[in-house]
Amino acid sequence: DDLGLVAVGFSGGQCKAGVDAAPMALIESGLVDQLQNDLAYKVHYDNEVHAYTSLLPSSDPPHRGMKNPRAVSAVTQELSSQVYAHAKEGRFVLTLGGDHSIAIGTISGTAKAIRERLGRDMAVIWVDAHADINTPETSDSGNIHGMPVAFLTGLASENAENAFGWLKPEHRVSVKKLVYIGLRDIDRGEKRILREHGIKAFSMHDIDRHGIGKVMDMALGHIGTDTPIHLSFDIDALDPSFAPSTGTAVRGGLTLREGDFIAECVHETGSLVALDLVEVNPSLEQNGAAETVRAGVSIVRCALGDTLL
Ligand code: DIR
Ligand code: MN
Ligand code: MN
Ligand code: MN
Repeated sequence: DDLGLVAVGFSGGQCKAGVDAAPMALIESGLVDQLQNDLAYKVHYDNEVHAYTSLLPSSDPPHRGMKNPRAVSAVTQELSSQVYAHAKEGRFVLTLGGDHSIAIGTISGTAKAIRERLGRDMAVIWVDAHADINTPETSDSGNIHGMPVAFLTGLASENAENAFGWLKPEHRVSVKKLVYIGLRDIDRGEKRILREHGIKAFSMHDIDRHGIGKVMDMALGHIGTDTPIHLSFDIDALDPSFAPSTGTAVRGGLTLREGDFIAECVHETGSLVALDLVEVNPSLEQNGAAETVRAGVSIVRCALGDTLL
């Protein structure tokens, strides 16, 4: 199978440096080699961790409370075309972030390509401690990594081309085809949005009550068979005891096996078209950086078809 790999060294969707170093750390730990030699993918990779420096504006004051709006908009617009180009060729698209704002680029790119290639609307499975569905107005932090789902679903929008006005209907996904897993730290405005739009969400409470097996049955049942799926995996979905090196760690998360199991189940559908792995920050909790990177590699391997036996 053909796989397009995009390495995104971008951290402007939040305020902590270091998340831009994750793609290199993941690749240096042998990820590409494993995809090619253990899992037999034909990997299309330009051998570059993109920092998009030429796209970054010299001045980028807040807009509607958003921090670095022009930078995040320009970077995600370019990333959207890169992901689209791979997906248009029928390749599975693996994007290594970077902070979660980059999902504005990845999901918009696959959604457009899948519409053109298959005439289908894509589903999104968002695995995260957070819902990342703040609008600029509900956000307390102004960090755009807390807003990607709002822009991708059209709950937030903007006409200005340099503040996500480039996002068009063909880039968007429906709130009905969105499923969350692992939530445990949701802002007040986000809770209202989830409730008002009836968005399917499995919190840590649901995982405690039903177990991860039943939760995956329900999550995939909501999406239905034969619907292309984009999996966006924030490493902070895992408990900090397994993945401490991330910008906004929240206790009470998924075990390493639960994270891998989610990825394995999504792979087993045969409908996975793209994966993002985001928010690994090797410069935070340096004692745990290596295990956080290993956890990320493991999630990717499982989503791409690695099996225990
Ligand atoms: C918070 C944190 N809800 C915000 N979001 C994070 O800034 O909007 N997302 N950390 O991953
Ligand atoms: Mn996130
Ligand atoms: Mn998160
Ligand atoms: Mn397989």
